[in-house]
Amino acid sequence: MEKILVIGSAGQIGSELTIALRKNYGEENVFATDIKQAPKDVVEGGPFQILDVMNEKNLIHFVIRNKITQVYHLAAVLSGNAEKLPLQAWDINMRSVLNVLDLGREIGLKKIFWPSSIAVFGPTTPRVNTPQLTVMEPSTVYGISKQAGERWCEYYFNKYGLDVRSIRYPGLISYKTEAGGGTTDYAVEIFFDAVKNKKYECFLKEDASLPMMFMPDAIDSTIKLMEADADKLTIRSSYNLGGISFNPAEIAAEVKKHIPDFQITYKPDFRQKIAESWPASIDDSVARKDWDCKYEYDLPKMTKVMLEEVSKKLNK
Ligand code: AKB
Repeated sequence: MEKILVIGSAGQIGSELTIALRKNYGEENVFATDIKQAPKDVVEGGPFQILDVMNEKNLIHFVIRNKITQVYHLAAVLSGNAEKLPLQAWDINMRSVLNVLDLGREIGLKKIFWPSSIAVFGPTTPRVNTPQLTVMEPSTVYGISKQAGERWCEYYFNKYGLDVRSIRYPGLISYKTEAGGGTTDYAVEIFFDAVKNKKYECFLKEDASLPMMFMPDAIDSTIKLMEADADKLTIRSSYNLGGISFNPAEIAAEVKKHIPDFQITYKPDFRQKIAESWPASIDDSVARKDWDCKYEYDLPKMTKVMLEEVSKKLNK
């Protein structure tokens, strides 16, 4: 029986991945943890505990006590927040992934998932249809930590045979949790502000195109990668995942189809420079070949669902 630990189950990915994993593996077999209280459906839907992934001793005791076989480590400081506290963000992002990798080696975890990001690419990376293997000179603390994390994942696979798998997520859009300090989070905020106030002040320029994905597609892709036959996987750093590419003007136009008097204004801040250093679109042909990644939501379909669900969440 698989016993799965989700680290970061209060976060944007973790809160939804926990629910999906519980559906697949049984509620009592998916242990949700975070350093803060998780959403109600995570806390009440199966085992939940406050746990700090930076506390190596407590982490290993939890894993041994609960006979954990797989770990999804989703806790990290995202791009915007990491620029405000560079060394603390580096320490959290790196020490936490090394704690999990070395724990996996030491006790023989069956599988580990760790999220990388489009942030591993930098201003010298080809921006359109960015390849799986290319120039990577990230210029943000978050991107540097994700690039280093990818190198460590591949090291632990090659040196110890640890089955660690990873996806370079594009910007993720969801309605269950509020935005978490990322550069792509304008694409989450816009929906909440559109429903609340019919207007949004965007911190990126109108033409700042970025790769994005609706959370249900990201969750499906994550589980598909983790359940893929290990022999079929040719990438042990992290897989490109493309999704849908759009810019603030394009998503605003889609919102206006549902809320005709919605108004967007633009006031770029420090995150504009981060966005300009990232790809506009991603080539995920290797993920398609190795584990048949595919997604269901395009911009119109995602916008419709997001507005419906955010309206319900805000009782509008
Ligand atoms: C961020 O914007 O920092 C994240 C990411 C793209 O990894 N959402």
